[in-house]
Parts: sequence; structure tokens; C-alpha cells
Amino acid sequence: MEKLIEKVHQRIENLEKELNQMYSDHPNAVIGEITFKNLLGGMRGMKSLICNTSFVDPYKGLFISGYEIPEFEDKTPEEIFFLLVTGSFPNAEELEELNVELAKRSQVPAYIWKALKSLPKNIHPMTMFSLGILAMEGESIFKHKYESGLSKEDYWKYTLEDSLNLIAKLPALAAGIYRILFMNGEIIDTEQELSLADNLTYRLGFNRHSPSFAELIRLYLVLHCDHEGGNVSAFTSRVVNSALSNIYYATSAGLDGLAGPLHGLANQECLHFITSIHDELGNRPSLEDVQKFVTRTLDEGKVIPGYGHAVLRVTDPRFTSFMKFGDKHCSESPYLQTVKKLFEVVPKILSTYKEGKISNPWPNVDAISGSLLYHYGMTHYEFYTVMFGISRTLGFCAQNTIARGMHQPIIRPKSVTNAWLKAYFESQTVAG
Ligand code: CMX
Repeated sequence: MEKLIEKVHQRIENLEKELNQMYSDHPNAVIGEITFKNLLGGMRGMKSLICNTSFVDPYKGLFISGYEIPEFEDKTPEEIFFLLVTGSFPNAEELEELNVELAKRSQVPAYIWKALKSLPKNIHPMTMFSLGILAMEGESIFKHKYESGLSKEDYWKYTLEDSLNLIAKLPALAAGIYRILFMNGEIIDTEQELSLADNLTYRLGFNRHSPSFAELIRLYLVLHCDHEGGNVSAFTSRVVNSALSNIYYATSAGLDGLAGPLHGLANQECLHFITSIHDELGNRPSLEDVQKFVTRTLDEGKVIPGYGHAVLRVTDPRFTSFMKFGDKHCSESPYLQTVKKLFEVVPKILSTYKEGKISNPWPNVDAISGSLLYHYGMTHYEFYTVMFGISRTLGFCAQNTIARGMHQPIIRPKSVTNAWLKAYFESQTVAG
């Protein structure tokens, strides 16, 4: 892995040099202010973390090292990981080296299957996924090196090493969970050296011969890879990593955040929403009926899954990318058709709902991703967030490796009490 290690090393050095220079030029610079609204509003908009793997522009969406989605949507997850962690796409030789390395590390230890098979069958797949990763924690090379006295300068190297070991195993782990919970429990194994996406497709064990399903899996693993550092899952992973917990802990923790319905679980919720529409109104509901269904859902005090975003203020370009795939491969699918009807009615309804209080009425990635998997026969929608999680781990690993390399300190913001706030406001001559 010399080529990857050298590139990551270079990147870390460059980023650190740049940051140190800026710090020596502007040691006391104010780059934002914290308002009472920020404090009450989930720290929304507060600039409080450095993340160089990706950036989300409210109006243009995800950028990875300056590349927009149309520039990387046809890449493989391996190429995306390389881009996230090094800042550039791999050349053919670098990619080959990474592919071979990941394929070599892809077998899940046998004790994991034993542990996962002993769990009750009504467990959520995300719980199993997170547990499976956590249970491999003893495999951490960083942990063992640290215990025997590792220099701070080398923390990132073993975080990268652990990351490669973990990423390589996720397709087999995820597919095994799918087989245990939804099929007959028989794990599909292979000695073949497959790419991450092909490995997942193969081990899931259905639609194996559909090139467009394999293409969807690849796209799925690419589009969910990273969304800068402040989202619930990445931020959680970064916080855990900052305590020098190893990548297995940091990933498991991040995935626990992804499992929330306001975050990654929204893709499961969306499919539940769509199938509820179909159950009540048939597979080809009219636009008017969809509109009534949405309004009723809001009147019941529920959210419309897949709509809204904490940062984006336009239709999520990841949604657009999946739509392009759907139009090409399954435009007549009733699930995709309902996604389109929702796209026609929901933004109009949300724009005026709660007196325009909703910051973003447009769809996010979760509004469409599951409908495509459902079309191909992956109807156990509880599994969708696991697929999201495989991809998002690329981002966690890249962010955490770089954070370690850049000597990120332990993350520890200050919390305050009501009494502190009261005293603070009383001490101000003009309270805001
Ligand atoms: N349906 C109904 N109400 C919504 C809504 C939606 N899709 N999106 C936002 N709102 C509501 C919020 O609940 C909030 O209401 P209250 O003030 O009564 O609490 C109000 O509108 C303002 O919220 P906001 O500032 O627009 O949105 P936030 O930044 O607070 O939250 C998000 C963002 C994503 C949690 C929210 O839009 C939401 O719940 N969407 C549905 C779930 C979803 O799709 N999540 C996936 C996001 C992408 C991802 O992480 O994978």
C-alpha cells in the first residue's frame, strides 16, 4: 500500500502546513459568532470543525476535493475512497494496488457469523451491522500498536490500516446480515477477488446476473460516501475518533447515528411511505390523491421522509443522479413513478407549510434511493440504511485518518446551564 500511504502522507502534510500558516497569519481571527438561536437549534450553521474530505454547498450540493457529483458518479467506491483520503483520483496503478489490497482483506472472521446468528431475528439490520463492526474491534491494529507505545506521528498510518481492513469487510458483513435476517441464513462466500460493489452484489445472492442492479449497487455505494463533517453520523464518528478510540468504535458509533429516522434511516421511512401510499391508493395513484396523502401525513404531525435538509437549499444532486439512473433503467417502475409524483407535490406543500418555516422543501437523497432497490426486488427496506452505512464508512474512515494525521485534539465543546445563560444575559447591558 506504499502508494496510498505516501499520497495520504503528502496530503496530511500539505493540509497541516496550510492550516499552520493561516493560524500564524490570523491567530485571533473571528470566523463566526454563536447566537442563542445556534445554541437552541442543534448548532446549525456553526463553523466548528475542519473537514477536508468533502464540502456541501447549500445550492450545489456535495463536492469531493472540488469535484461535483456528475464528475464522480461513474467511479467505483474504491476510487471514491482514494479521492476522499488523498484528494485526487487514483491512476491505474494506484487503483489496482488498492483493489487488490481490499480484496485480500475482505473475509469476515468466523466468530462474527457465530455472534450475529445468535441474535434474535427481529433485530434491526442496522443494530446487527453496528454490532458486527464493534465485535471486530479486537482486530484493530491501531489499538495493539497504541498499547505497545505508538508515536503520535504514526497514529494516522494505523488508522488508515484499520480503515482498509474494515472497509474491505463491509460488503461481506452487510450481505451476510441480509442473508441471516431475510433469506435462509446461508452465507454466500467467495474466494474470488471482487470489487467492493461486485462483492456486495454477489454475496447478497439475488439478481446476480442483472448488470443494471450491479450498476445500481455501485452508484449507491458512491453517492452516500461522505457529506462533510457536521452531519450526525460523521460528527459522531469524529468525536469518538478524537478520544483515540479505534476506527471500529468510531464507525460503529457513527452508524448508530445514521440509524436515526431524521438521518440515514429516512431511506427506509421513504419506502414505507411509498408502500403505504400504494397499499391505500393502488400502485398508480393520481397526483391529487398523493397530494391528499401528503397533507394528511403532515396534519397527523409526521414528517415527510426524504424531504428537507439541514444544509441543502435545493434538490439534492444525489437525488438527481439516482433519478437519471431510474429514467435510464426503470422509468416505468411504479415506485419510481410515485417518487416523481411526490417530487411534483411535496415541495409545493412544504413551501407554505408551517408559514414557510421549513428551510428546504426539496428532496434529499433518501427520497429516491430505496425505490430503485425496491424495483430490483430488494423489498426488505429495513436493510437500506445498512447499504447507506457501507458507503458512509468510506467518509468516516477518510475523515478520521486525516483528523489523526492533523493531530486533531479531543473534541470537547462547552455546555452551559439555564442558570449560566440567565446570569450571562443579566450581565449584558443590551441583551440580544
Ligand atoms: N416534513 C415535515 N416537517 C419538516 C420536514 C419534512 N420533511 N422538514 C423539516 N420539517 C419541519 C421540522 O421538523 C421543523 O419543525 P419544528 O420547528 O416544529 O420542529 C421545521 O420544519 C424547521 O425545520 P428545518 O429547519 O427546515 O429542518 P432541520 O434542519 O431542523 O431538519 C431534517 C432537517 C432533514 C432533519 C428535516 O428536514 C427532516 O426531518 N426531514 C425528513 C427526514 C429526512 O428526510 N431526513 C434525511 C436527511 C438526509 C440524511 O441525513 O440522510
